[in-house]
Amino acid sequence: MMKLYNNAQSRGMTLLPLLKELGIEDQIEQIEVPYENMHQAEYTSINPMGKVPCLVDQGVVISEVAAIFTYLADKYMEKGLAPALDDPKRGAYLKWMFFAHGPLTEYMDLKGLNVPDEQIEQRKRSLTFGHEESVFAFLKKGMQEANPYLLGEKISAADLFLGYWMVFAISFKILPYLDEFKPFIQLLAQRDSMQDVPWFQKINA
Ligand SMILES: N[C@@H](CCC(=O)N[C@@H](CS)C(=O)NCC(=O)O)C(=O)O
Repeated sequence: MMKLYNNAQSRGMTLLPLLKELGIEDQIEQIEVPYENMHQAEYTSINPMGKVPCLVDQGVVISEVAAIFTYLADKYMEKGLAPALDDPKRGAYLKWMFFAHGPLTEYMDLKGLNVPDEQIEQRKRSLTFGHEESVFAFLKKGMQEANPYLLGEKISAADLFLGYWMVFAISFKILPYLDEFKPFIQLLAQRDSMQDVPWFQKINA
């Protein structure tokens, strides 16, 4: 049985729709780690970062939420949420997965901390997202090309991960709810796996 160390107030919640879409909730023991315990030896012996989420499968520890998404979607590839290794769509799939994990998360963190725009502007060459307008341009292009999902007709784990982050950020006013985002967000809002995600209701999607 796999173990998922998580916290109900954390980014690990992005994984719950994935577990539902894969139909593997009964194959994972979910362990709630309170924030006050995360840096105690019992948990840091598993993840020295003292962070959740963290998946343990057959003794192997997988931390970093995008790694867990990618790992599970690949492990259950027959469920159709990850393009096969030789599928040309695999590259775009990984691009979206890691855009959400890297630049988008960094952008959201800095905006959430109210780091002044001038400071961001000064550091734009070394920040992974670069510039706010580039993040919007990248997302808008992806949303305009989505048909209806990022990779075409079939939903993938990247839609679930990016979509969760987007709706979370929009509900906290970190990202604007641009018209270009609406069809994608509204499509995700209808999925059974997203019904327990509170952020869709917050933005009336
Ligand atoms: N890079 C990690 C970051 C995980 C992370 O920051 N988790 C936060 C909750 S959202 C956490 O566990 N914080 C506990 C702490 O720092 O004490 C990932 O993306 O999975």
